[in-house]
Amino acid sequence: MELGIIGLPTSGKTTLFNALTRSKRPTAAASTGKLELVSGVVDVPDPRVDRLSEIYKPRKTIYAKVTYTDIAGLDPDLGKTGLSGQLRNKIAPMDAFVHVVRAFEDERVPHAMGEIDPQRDLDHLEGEFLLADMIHVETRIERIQERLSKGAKSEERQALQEQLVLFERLQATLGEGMPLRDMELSAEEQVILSGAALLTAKPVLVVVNTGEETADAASVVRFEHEAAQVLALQGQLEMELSRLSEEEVAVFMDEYGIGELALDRVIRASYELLGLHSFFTIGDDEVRAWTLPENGTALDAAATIHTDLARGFIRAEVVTCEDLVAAGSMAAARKAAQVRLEGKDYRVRDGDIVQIRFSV
Ligand SMILES: Nc1nc2c(ncn2[C@@H]2O[C@H](COP(=O)(O)OP(=O)(O)O)[C@@H](O)[C@H]2O)c(=O)[nH]1
Ligand SMILES: [Mg+2]
Repeated sequence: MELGIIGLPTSGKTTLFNALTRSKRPTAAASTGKLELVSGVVDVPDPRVDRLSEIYKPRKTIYAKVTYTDIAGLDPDLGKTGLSGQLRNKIAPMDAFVHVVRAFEDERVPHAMGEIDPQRDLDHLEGEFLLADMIHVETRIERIQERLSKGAKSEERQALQEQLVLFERLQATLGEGMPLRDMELSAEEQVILSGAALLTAKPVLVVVNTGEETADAASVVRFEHEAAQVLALQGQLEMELSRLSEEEVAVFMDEYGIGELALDRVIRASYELLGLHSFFTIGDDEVRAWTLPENGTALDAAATIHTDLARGFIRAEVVTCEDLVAAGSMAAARKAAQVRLEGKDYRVRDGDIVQIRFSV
């Protein structure tokens, strides 16, 4: 799962990327304008994994992971011609976006549009994405109509007609200035749409960079949409914290009464926005979090761990993480009748501990 970090130049994208991935990429007071994508993989912090790890003391503890990609060079295109096709193609495969919006004032870091105005910046880039989708949808409609007029065969006609209905609905939505993520779509429509890689259909986490001040995100920007969340953080500070040792961070958090680092909130919110669930496997060798889509089944869980487990699937032994932690061990949880046997269609819940019984 990959999230693209977008935003106008000098909003703090690279600063946030550095904080998330503990990288040391150069940040800059002015954009070079060069189109460049750089990715890093990040552990999803999860107190449940920490608890399980305390119980089992395994050799390895493995967290769920997400990938963040810093996208530089959105700007020269935006000024003149809108989003270029090249840039669109590069960002279209992302699963979601983290949209960094600048709220901090710093005269050493001039803003390309003059005044600091987070709402303007947010609306501006969102507007560009809307426009890019509009162009994309229009092209698709033209192509579908062309195929239809060339006398497509009857089964193909049916599929094309369905696509045409959907894309005309998308066009109408975009025409009203509404992002596609706000639309209600059927499961079939979602399948068609997922292949089309439209930018405003993707979930967005808006991150307001408040610089040296703190602020409630909702008091800085409005972004009321489906599949969207807004939160605020202090970009520079988070980057500096990410470079300290765990002990140093603990001291800092204690001193300022901070319960959770903003960075961890960003990662958790990303995970939620992507509609992902975590399930766990446990043992003396390894405690591990795995990722499944929200509607994933026990069979999907088996396949995620290893194809052999899916091939030879018999049953899944399932216990909630909460019950296992309370019981203290798998044996104790079994004794308390908290371990269930589930079939392959069982919908795995977030926080389930899963053991696959299989034979190949
Ligand atoms: N004062 C201040 N400057 C910041 C903060 N976050 C980023 N910057 C500065 O803003 C400039 C642009 O940051 P950068 O991360 O490169 O932004 P990008 O263009 O969106 O990748 C750099 O000079 C950063 O040092 C912050 O929280 N406070
Ligand atoms: Mg940058």
